[in-house]
Amino acid sequence: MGLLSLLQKLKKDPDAKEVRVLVLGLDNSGKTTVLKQLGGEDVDSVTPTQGFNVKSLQQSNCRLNMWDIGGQKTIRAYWRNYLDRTDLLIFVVDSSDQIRMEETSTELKQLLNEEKLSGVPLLVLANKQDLLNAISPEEISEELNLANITDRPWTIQPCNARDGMGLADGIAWVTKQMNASD
Ligand SMILES: Nc1nc2c(ncn2[C@@H]2O[C@H](COP(=O)(O)OP(=O)(O)OP(=O)(O)O)[C@@H](O)[C@H]2O)c(=O)[nH]1
Ligand SMILES: [Mg+2]
Repeated sequence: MGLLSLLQKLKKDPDAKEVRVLVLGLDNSGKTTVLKQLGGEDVDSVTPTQGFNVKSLQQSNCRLNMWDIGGQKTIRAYWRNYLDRTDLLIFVVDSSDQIRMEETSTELKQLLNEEKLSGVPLLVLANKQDLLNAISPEEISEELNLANITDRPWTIQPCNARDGMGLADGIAWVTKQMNASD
């Protein structure tokens, strides 16, 4: 989307509620592809994120300002610089990356222990469901011990960021949480 059309789109709803969404997850999980797909951009041209991307998504009465931070190990140390004033956390998982599920679980656990993210609703995107070796959302829930999360609303949504499957349902959950917190 060009700058002009973006500005026009924002102008349509000046009363939209501003929501800060943090999009985290291991490198290669598909965070940037999710943002591009939601923004209607070409998903074939993604490259690993060295810093961060921000995209605004107008969604009924909310403007979701989505912060996608690079997930490479060396960059993960900087995640905590972005935690302030977060309204919702999206944690993207590569469902086919079974070798790194334990690492994924550790990173999520650390995030959920962050004071600045206390009580912040969590959407886990079980991405890359199109791949043959992808494990199910139920298996991912188990690997990440999601059932133990009792201090915030959470859900897990299967998706395929390359064709968009499941993303609309994920975003609908996000806006529902934001309206519930009014
Ligand atoms: N098959 C498949 N590939 C996907 C999917 N989502 C993303 N990919 C691919 O996975 C690779 C990594 O995607 P990115 O969006 O760059 O991942 P990222 O999480 O932003 O990675 P970092 O920026 O390094 O943290 C790319 O080659 C994408 O095309 C999906 O749902 N299915
Ligand atoms: Mg990226």
